[in-house]
Amino acid sequence: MLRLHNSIRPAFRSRRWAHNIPTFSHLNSVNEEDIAHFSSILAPTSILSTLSSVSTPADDIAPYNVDWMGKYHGQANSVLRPRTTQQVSEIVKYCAQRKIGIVPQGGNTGLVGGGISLQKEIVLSLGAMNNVRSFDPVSGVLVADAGCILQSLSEYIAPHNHIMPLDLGAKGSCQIGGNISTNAGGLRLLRYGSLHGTVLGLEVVLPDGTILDQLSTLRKDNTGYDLKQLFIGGEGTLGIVTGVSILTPPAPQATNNIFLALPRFDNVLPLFQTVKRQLGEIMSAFEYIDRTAYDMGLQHGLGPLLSADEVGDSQCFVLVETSGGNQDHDLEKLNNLLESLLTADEPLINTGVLSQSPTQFNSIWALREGLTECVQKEGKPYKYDVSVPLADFQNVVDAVRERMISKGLYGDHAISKVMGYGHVGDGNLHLNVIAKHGYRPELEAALEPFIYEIVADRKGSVSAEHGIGSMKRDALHYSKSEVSIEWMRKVKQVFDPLNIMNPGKVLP
Ligand code: FAD
Ligand code: 2HG
Ligand code: ZN
Repeated sequence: MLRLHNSIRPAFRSRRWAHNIPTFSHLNSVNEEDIAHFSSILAPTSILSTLSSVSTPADDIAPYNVDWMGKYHGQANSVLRPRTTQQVSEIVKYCAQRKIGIVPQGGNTGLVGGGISLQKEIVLSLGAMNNVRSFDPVSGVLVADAGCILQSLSEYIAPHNHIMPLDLGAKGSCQIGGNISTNAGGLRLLRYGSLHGTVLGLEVVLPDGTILDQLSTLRKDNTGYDLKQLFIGGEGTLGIVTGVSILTPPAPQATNNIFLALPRFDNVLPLFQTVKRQLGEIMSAFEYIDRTAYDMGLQHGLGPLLSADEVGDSQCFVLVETSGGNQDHDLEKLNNLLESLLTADEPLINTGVLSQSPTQFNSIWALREGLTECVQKEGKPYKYDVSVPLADFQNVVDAVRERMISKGLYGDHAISKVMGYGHVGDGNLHLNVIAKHGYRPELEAALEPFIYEIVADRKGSVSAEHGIGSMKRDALHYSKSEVSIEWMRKVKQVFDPLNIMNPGKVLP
């Protein structure tokens, strides 16, 4: 039975909610002398600046000053694109002396405004550091520059029958250094775990320019504190990741997927239990899409995977992927699963489709992976990437929609859609609230801290996988205690006493 939405109104009330705008009076702007110094470190083509000695056209700098959603707009007048770790180190050393703020930037696909300058910081783009340093097909250990694009790394190791332990819709643009700095989750986390487990070592340029070389390729190394963990999800606030050593798993011999239409959200949890029980070790993904998101996907040309008749009034959808060692065995398990689901006395699904070819396999995934781009075509999204108990997924979405209705903000004049999709298997809901005509303060005020309070009530996380960036700095306390935040501040102080490394991000 769907619980009443009233039950999800937040009891948690915070008096501390405010969007504080950080001030950077301790930092200096980049000037012509600085550019002259950077010219002694970098080739002229590696420096972009609107200052007169370089005079880069504004259009060439613009992409570094706006995030993927078009929500965060930066002020940087200069962008540096080093090619080596040594160059990064020299740049950072100089910035520390001159007190110039630095924003590390990877593929700029982040969804919380972490890679965009807030005031006058310089952008240090890692894109030109894009070489694979080594790959060992026996151990599966890949060592690469931080600026390597995730998809290029997948393509590099594919002929050796290995895959990257993470995969996400932004794979064609995001960089492995950005993935590590956000501790990106994505579509394979259920199977291969988080980057805290698969990253074996890092090379990091610290905020004083020192190169911390921990590029270990060892699977086991218990020699004291594991410093690299601080940079995984550090969002560029503690140092610049320049090199990565990561354990890549062997490519599965057989992969299959099914797409299921469910009568009601209440069916998702029992379905998850049934699928886990029946598929066991071969289940590698369990993803969720609500009806609003599915219909939106269809409108933008994704699918259709099922006919309108088959879908009927299904309220939501689930994508299950298997990755195993034997195609016949895995298909038999999947067919048995589908049959038992369809013939159950009280079926948990209305219908389902099992991919029959690599093309169908890809189009099932395309529907799930393409949602973020479709959302972008619908308007401007407010994105809430939260961890909440699975049972609350749809209640949270419904509660937010009802709130917008009650405030007269629901409809084509304001919020045109509220939808949920995400990684059910990881307890991670992507709540997307679409502002049809763009971001407006009154819309944000209706959504925040309302949503964060709901999440805190459920002892969830205000950021499951995208990070804190500048979007959720002031919401950090909804998921972290005062003591935790105080110790995070102490860690920041130890690494970056001058507060030059991605200032104004993560910590309130
Ligand atoms: P950027 O956006 O450039 O930077 C992100 C943060 O990391 C910033 O704070 C930046 O300062 C810092 N940073 C970047 N590189 C470095 C470095 N070398 N050293 C230190 N700091 C650095 N995220 C998920 O977790 N799961 C998903 O499934 C997922 N799917 C997505 C799908 C789409 C279509 C899009 C647009 C985004 C998606 N994301 C997802 C969010 C985003 O792709 C990830 O956060 C990704 O890891 C960011 O990588 P990037 O190279 O683009 O980093
Ligand atoms: C995903 O899982 C990404 O598709 C993006 O994390 C989530 O669009 C979003 O909100
Ligand atoms: Zn996600």
